[in-house]
Amino acid sequence: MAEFESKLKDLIIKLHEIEAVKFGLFKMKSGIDSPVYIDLRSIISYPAILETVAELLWEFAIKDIDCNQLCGVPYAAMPIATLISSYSKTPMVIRRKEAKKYGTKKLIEGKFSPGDKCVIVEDVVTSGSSILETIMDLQSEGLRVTSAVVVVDREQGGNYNLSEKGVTMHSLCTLSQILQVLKDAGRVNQEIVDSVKKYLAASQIHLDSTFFTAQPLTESVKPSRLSLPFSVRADQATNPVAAKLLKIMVAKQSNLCVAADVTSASKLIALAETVGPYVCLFKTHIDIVEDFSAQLIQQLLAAAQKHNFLLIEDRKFADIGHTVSLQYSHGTYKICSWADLVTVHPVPGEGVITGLKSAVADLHRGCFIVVEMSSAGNLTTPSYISSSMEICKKHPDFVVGVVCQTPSTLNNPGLLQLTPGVSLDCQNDGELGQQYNSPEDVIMLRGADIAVVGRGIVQAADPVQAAQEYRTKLWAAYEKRVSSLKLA
Ligand code: 5IU
Repeated sequence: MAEFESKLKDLIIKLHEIEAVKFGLFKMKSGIDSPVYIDLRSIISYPAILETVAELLWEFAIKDIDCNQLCGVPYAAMPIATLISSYSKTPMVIRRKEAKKYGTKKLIEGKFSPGDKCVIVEDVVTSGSSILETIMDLQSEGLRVTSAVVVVDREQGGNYNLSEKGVTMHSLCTLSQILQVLKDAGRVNQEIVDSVKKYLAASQIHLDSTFFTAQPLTESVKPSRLSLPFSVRADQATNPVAAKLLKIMVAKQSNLCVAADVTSASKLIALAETVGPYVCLFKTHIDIVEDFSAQLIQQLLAAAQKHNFLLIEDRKFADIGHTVSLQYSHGTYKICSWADLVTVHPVPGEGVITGLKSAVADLHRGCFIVVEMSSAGNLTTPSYISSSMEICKKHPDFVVGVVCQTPSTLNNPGLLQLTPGVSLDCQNDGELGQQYNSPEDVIMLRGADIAVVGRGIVQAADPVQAAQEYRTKLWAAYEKRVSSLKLA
């Protein structure tokens, strides 16, 4: 993963050097002036860059997607798709922009059978309309398309528009990530970053149901999760625990979850009592407490009530439905009797959720589905993430949100993104595998609604002061995100 990220950073810098990404003032097709111009057509003149783009797209997403055809959106993405096809020995098809007026009148060139699974390859996504047009043609010939893999997401609504049509988009990088990398490398200044963010906020595009006519986003269209304030999202939650959590976040101005990885009851309670006023969620691993007792639970519940936070047991259930229902309600910990929320691995399939639900018929409980982990080398792939999201959609009454690391995973404003791997000094923990991001990045770039901080607080010289600092920084980042993405 670290190697992938460093390759991606190098690529972004090269794209800027060859002026495939430019800043200035550019007239767009829509007539609007844009402070950023991205055109990857020129990469065919730089074979090494073209090769890297193809290699990264393959490694990042396509290799994990169940498909037997590739299709590059004409024209810029066609050479990219060709390289991936040759490298991976996956056949490709070409969509003609206009069907031939003579001969066979084929819309799609290449050999394929109805039912073949095709992945779309695209260079830059703005509204997603070119991808959707390509998909329409492919579908009219019997091909099945559920995923699009793109190099750059301009973050102007493409991801939302595609997901509305049941297409999962995987982007190598977003425009915000490009800005961050170039800013870190000293290639662009804050003024440019601000002007692009402002432009993005004002130029969201929503496609109407016929796909083809791009219209400015109006109030009647649901804006994305990332741009809405928590107060508004509380009304859109389908799970009472999610609504309660969002209200606590607003009331306490806190999107901080502390990971209380301590091994004694006294330390756990001391932490709940001292950092409690600054957190919205208190995350436990109850099985690491050596002197667990029913009294500890009573004390935790009292602290949660006193300081107005919810309890999440990070149990990561991952067994068949029958077993998890017993693990949730029985045994030493009787988790469902006290934890408002739990975490769940979707690897067993939907039964894991139905099993948990069956244990808590009358209780107000919910779960976060772990769709992606923070640790180096973790095995969560794009196709795993998109299948997990399908499970998530099927249980709006019990699923409160997802644990993940990427902003495009979750659109629904009624659900929450919980993201661990947060630290002010961003020092990873070596062979133990944790990978950290700063509070600002985790909210602004990774799309977290709530950030999980463990050792950054628990092992700080002064945990209370650390909790206050994380809370202030995380909340400021959330406010910045909402105001910078606010729809014009
Ligand atoms: N945690 C992760 N990464 C994950 C998931 C959970 O770190 O992907 I899912 C847990 C593990 C630990 C906390 O309890 O979040 C992070 O603690 P530190 O901030 O000390 O790394």
